[in-house]
Amino acid sequence: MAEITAPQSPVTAEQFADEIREQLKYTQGVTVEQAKPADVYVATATAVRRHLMDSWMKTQTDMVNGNTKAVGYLSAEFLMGKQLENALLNAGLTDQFDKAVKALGFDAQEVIDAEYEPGLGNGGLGRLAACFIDSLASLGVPAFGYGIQYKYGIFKQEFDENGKQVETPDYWLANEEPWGHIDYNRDQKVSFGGEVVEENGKKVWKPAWSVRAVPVDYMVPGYASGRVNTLRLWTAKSYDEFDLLTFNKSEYLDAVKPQVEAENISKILYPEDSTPQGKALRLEQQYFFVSASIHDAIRVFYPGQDKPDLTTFPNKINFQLNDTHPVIGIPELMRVLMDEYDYDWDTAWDITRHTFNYTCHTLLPEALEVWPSKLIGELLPRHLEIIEKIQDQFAAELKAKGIADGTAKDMAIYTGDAVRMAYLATYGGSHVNGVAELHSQLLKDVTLKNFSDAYPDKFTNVTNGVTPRRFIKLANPRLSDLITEGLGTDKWLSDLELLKGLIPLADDDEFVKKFAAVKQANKVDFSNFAKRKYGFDIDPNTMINTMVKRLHEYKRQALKILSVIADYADIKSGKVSADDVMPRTIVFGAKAAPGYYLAKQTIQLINNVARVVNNDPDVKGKLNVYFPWNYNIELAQNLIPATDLDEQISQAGKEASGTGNMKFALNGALTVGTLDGANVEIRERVGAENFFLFGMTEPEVSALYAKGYDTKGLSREYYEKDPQLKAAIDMVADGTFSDGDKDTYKDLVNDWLTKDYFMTLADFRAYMDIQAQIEETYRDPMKWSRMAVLNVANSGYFSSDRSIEDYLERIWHTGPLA
Ligand code: H2P
Repeated sequence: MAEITAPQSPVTAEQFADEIREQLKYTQGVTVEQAKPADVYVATATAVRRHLMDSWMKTQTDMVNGNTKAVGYLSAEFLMGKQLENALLNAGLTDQFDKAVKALGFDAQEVIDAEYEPGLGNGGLGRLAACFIDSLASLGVPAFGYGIQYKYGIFKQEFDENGKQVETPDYWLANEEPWGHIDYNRDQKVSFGGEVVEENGKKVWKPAWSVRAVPVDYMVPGYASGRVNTLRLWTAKSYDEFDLLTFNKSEYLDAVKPQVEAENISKILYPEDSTPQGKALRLEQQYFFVSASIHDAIRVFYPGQDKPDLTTFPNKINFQLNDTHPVIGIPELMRVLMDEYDYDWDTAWDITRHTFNYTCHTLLPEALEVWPSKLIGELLPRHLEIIEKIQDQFAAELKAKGIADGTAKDMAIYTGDAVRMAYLATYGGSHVNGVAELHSQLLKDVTLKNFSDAYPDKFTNVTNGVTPRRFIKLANPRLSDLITEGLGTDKWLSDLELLKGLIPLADDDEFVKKFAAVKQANKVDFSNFAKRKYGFDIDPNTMINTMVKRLHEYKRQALKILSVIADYADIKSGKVSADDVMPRTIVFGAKAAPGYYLAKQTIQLINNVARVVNNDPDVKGKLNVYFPWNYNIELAQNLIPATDLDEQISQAGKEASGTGNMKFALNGALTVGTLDGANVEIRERVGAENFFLFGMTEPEVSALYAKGYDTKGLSREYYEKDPQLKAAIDMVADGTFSDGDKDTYKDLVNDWLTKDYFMTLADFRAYMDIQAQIEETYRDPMKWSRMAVLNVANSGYFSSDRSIEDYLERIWHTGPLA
């Protein structure tokens, strides 16, 4: 029998059923007989929150009264996924729940399915934040996640009859949401606009308007730690409900205008399109949540003190700036310290510098936010003054370091016209980290090179990770059980490196067969799920080959779809006999930012390739393409455990890390990938022989740019030289996937043949070659499964618990509550 250390709750299933019944009656006012699964879901959620309440309150008290520095994770996105199962797991109530709902006459899955998934993030960045707060709580480290409770999360994606993406609003709060607790008594005032005047030799900001930031608290229960932290998401409310005078004149719409405008601030999550938005509302959002959070932390850590000693602030909490979105927090803390608490500049700077650290998540220069000074000046005039002064101090510091004037100019935080938020964060915080080794190295060598030369000690790396609770235990219960059986303990759930104990089992045929059976059963489950949710007929006896992630040219969904088209073309032309093709099901999941034209064309192309291929009797059962719409965490949790082959094929030097790659490896998928982001480290750990590597390396990519690949139209040479590539592109151009219309994809095709910035064509041949090797390997099921076992066994490093331990050691210098 395996040793089980998972948290156990003191209540029995019968008692838990009573608690649910009580919530149904006293909170929702329905009898068990009247209740729908959605009622039972809300009742269960409320009951679980009650179970967590004591631990939550104790964690908060211990945090404020103790000497352990807390972490404030400032993030514009937290992509949490559904909460119920995770909360049950961490409260030790999973078994009780299953039995209790059954006793009440409900199906556990239906109750779980009744939860509406909140989509408060675009992709990896927001999901990483969710994994990190899970790990902080599981390690017992006191922490706040601070963000925005957007009324509308990431848009809901649908496809129209032409296969085009259609975005519809995701009004998730229209559904009952039992997890967030709105706390009107702990609100904060956030102000904007106006002017700065001098009064008695002091700068005084006279803002023009203010909004009320109201916290909505979500419990973040740790796994087996007894600790429950807080995710505090701010929602914007108006101070003036409406203007009675206007109202009485019957101008109703005008009367509610201030309210509508104030509430707009937390209305919608901006879609990531990696181009500067230049939108005032986005800056308002950023300032809104950061200002509220800073004031909140002062309130929490210095309770009831009018004149707190804020020189101790960096010992109470460190703020992690998750990308550039919260960087306005640096001048804000300076302002608060000087204008609200009377500290002088130097003291304020010392506190600020020791409070903030910055994580960069990109290598695309256009994804580093740059705000026009004019906009900052209009919205936050006092902050612009402070930023100018920071720039002066910075310039003087660079001069003292002997940095050449030209270099110092390149490094300017404030250029006169604009404010570069990444530079402000790098200068204003203690540490800067990238999210995988290669990424951190490229930040030092390229993106932030001057800064790394001037401040080498600031730079460090923390490779990303994912939580094994959600992404193995909850997503893949069969594999979890097998791992526990293989290791003789379930301790791996809080110490993922224990997976190494599975290495010898890769040579144990019995174990490998059980492992293969788990994968097969997961594929059957996924096929049923896809039928139920999307009406797809996925054959679980084919290889499941998955590519799921935000749609972006650098991630190269285009490379994957071109390879599918090339395979299709080969069969159609008779070059390859359908009988020789290894049956494969390719599954895509991706949303494109609404304004990102080429990304949206790619989506349309994938959908139409799916339509044509899936309906062509010549390839039936051999090549199948599915594109379930609205990719989200729920779909990820169902698809990842069923995947045989995962695609991580970004252009080398563009993907900062990736975290999907980790989830797949941990669930026993093999990866086909480039030497990019965390792929490099995954390959190192799982072994080069257990990873399908292809494509150019980052230096090769740089060399090809230097030759003028994108400027001189060199991609065309690859097209001319490679008949398979040519056939595939010609098929896109000739209307095969657009009912004969040759214009549908002309911009996409034109881009491939004249620019192809992300070098899809240049990597095509290598990609086709590795696919041939993949097929050969897959034809030997024992070999494939053995490789997959070794992927799981060697991926324990990619737990977000390990990432957090690295942050604790390298950046935050704190640890668990005593
Ligand atoms: C981003 C990066 C990923 C990285 C993730 C978390 C912005 O996510 O591009 O490489 O793993 O942050 O650090 P995404 O592309 O999924 O939106």
